[in-house]
Amino acid sequence: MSGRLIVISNRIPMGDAVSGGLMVALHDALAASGGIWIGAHPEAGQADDGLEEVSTAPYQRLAFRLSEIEMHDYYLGYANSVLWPLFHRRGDLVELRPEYEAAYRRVNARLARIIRQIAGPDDLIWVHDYHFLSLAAELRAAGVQNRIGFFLHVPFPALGDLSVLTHPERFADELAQFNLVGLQTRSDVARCLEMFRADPRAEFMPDGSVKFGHRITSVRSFPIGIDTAGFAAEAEKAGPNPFGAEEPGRFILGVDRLDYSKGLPNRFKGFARYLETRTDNARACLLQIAPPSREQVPAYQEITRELEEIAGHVNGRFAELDWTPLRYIHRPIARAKLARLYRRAKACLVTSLADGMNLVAKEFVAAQNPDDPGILILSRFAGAAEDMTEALLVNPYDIEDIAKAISCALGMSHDERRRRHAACLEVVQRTDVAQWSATFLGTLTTCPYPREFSDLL
Ligand code: GDG
Repeated sequence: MSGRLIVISNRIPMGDAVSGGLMVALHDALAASGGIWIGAHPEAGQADDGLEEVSTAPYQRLAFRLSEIEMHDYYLGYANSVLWPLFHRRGDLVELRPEYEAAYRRVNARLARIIRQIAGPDDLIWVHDYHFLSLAAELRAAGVQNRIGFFLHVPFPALGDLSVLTHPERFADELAQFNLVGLQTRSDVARCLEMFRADPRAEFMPDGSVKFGHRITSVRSFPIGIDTAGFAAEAEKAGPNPFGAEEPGRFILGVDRLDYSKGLPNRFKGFARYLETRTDNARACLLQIAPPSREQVPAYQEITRELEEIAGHVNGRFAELDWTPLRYIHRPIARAKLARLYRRAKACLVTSLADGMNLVAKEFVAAQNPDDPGILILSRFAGAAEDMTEALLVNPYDIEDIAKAISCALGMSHDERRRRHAACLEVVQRTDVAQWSATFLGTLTTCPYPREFSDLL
């Protein structure tokens, strides 16, 4: 790569410590090429074309400010009350308001002006996620001709669902301004190509890329992963027992940002059904860690209330004086502690109703002791299920299915646990996060890019 790498994501690490798989992967990619990472400052401020330096070594981290109104209309509004529910098949939760879409366009246009000021002709631009769908279109309008890649962390919507948008026809047009559209799974790619196929403005090139006007865009899957070796090492480290004196015995673990896409109510109900139908009397507990997320959005307040209610019912019905079957923690847990919890768990429950990939599934597998591993119960609707076919796959809408999977995981033979874990671990190792960023950037650097219309003739 001759130029620098410029990464744009909604969140950027603010302090010196860079933690979390995605943050670390982008940090490493930037440190290697010497680049710039641009993201939104977590605190609202003066919304102008300025950037604030958050860190300089070994690459620049720059933050732009959103105004209070933009925080509300762009971030909580269009990004998280229109696009997030739409992309997670919850059209019923979409809140269409003209001021939301206007703020989204304004923020993307402002960011395009900012990037135009700093991008050199050979810099690669890598845009992350649904907060910046129209950024390439704005950059092109501002005259930026650089290679621009886009990675969508969430599921690609079905063609019919896009009609929920006020201007569905803009979606394909804006995506086509990126040279490379990276998606999590092969099914996401199929849905994206279906959208282009249905659009009379799009044509398919012999190599499968899409010609849209005078642009060509490649659509490929790049399943995201974690820092597998690093996470395994963290989980293996002997540390204090995370439970202290309150050891729960056999437990199943759930770890999710509290989000309606993660299927938490059905998970709790599936666990209750397991308790109701189990044939042995051995106790098992469900430990659910669900730190709050997007609390100002009404749909998140509603799911929080619903979960508290179900958790209360389950414990009211099944708890004993010396046993709490459902432990629900609505606060974040430190990462090192989380890694140790994964390793001690007999099973991990991932019941997303829709999920781009689901890194928790990968973290759990990486953290296991391969000689005595726990079992991953994984929703068919998480992107991770496309390759991790040896997990216990469940239909998260079917409570009976979740209950049976819990029973099966807890009673599984040692041999079968080892075989399933080895197969899942192979996937987690093969698709780790360093490989993900290297493959994406390699493809962005080499995908077809005619800069002039005449190149297409
Ligand atoms: C989006 C897509 C896609 C959770 N609770 C705590 C905690 N976590 C960490 C987990 C994991 C991360 O948060 C969650 O990642 P997921 O992938 O499961 O889900 P999203 O946040 O929805 O991420 C998703 C991902 O982007 C990447 O492309 O896989 O589909 O929706 O790393 O461990 N971490 C700590 N304490 C907690 O309490 N420290």
